[in-house]
Amino acid sequence: MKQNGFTLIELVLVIAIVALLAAAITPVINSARQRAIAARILQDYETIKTACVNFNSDTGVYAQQTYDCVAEPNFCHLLNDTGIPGWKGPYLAGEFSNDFFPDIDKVVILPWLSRDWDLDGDGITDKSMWTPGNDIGIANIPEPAAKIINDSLDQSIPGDWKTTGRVYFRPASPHNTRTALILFLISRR
Ligand SMILES: [Ca+2]
Ligand SMILES: [Ca+2]
Repeated sequence: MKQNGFTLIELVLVIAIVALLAAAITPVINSARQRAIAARILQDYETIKTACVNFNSDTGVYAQQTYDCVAEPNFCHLLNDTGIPGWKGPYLAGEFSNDFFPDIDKVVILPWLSRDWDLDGDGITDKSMWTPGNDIGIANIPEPAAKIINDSLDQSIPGDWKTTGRVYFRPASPHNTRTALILFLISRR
């Protein structure tokens, strides 16, 4: 008499096939997620960059987050009239956060360069630390997404993609709980 339902061997086969399909599809899903993260960050970057450039054009200084805006420091100068001559903002509709990792540091704007930059990848520093000019740092970007962003903004820059061009990538360190930090450069070249 034919047995109803699955036999043990059939069940094992089904589980094995499902596991194989899952293994095959997981990298595809991960890759799509990394591309989505990169696309969103690139979009936010362009918006923040435009705001910083417009602020600088109006005021002649570089925007920063914390100066004279203790209560609401994020994107302070881009959102609030703090008495800087020439200010015609707000330059952004609101604050930006790192939507993919909201529990970690938000997006940070610095009014100086936070490291030495080798913009053309020839091994020689082109802009030094503390040169005026906005850096935008976005914390906790996974390395694959950071690489996609790099390939978009630093297409033809030779050398190590993590240390040359306009996109830098810094993995987590014992002194930095962020898993990744990417820096964008806005300055006069
Ligand atoms: Ca250089
Ligand atoms: Ca790079």
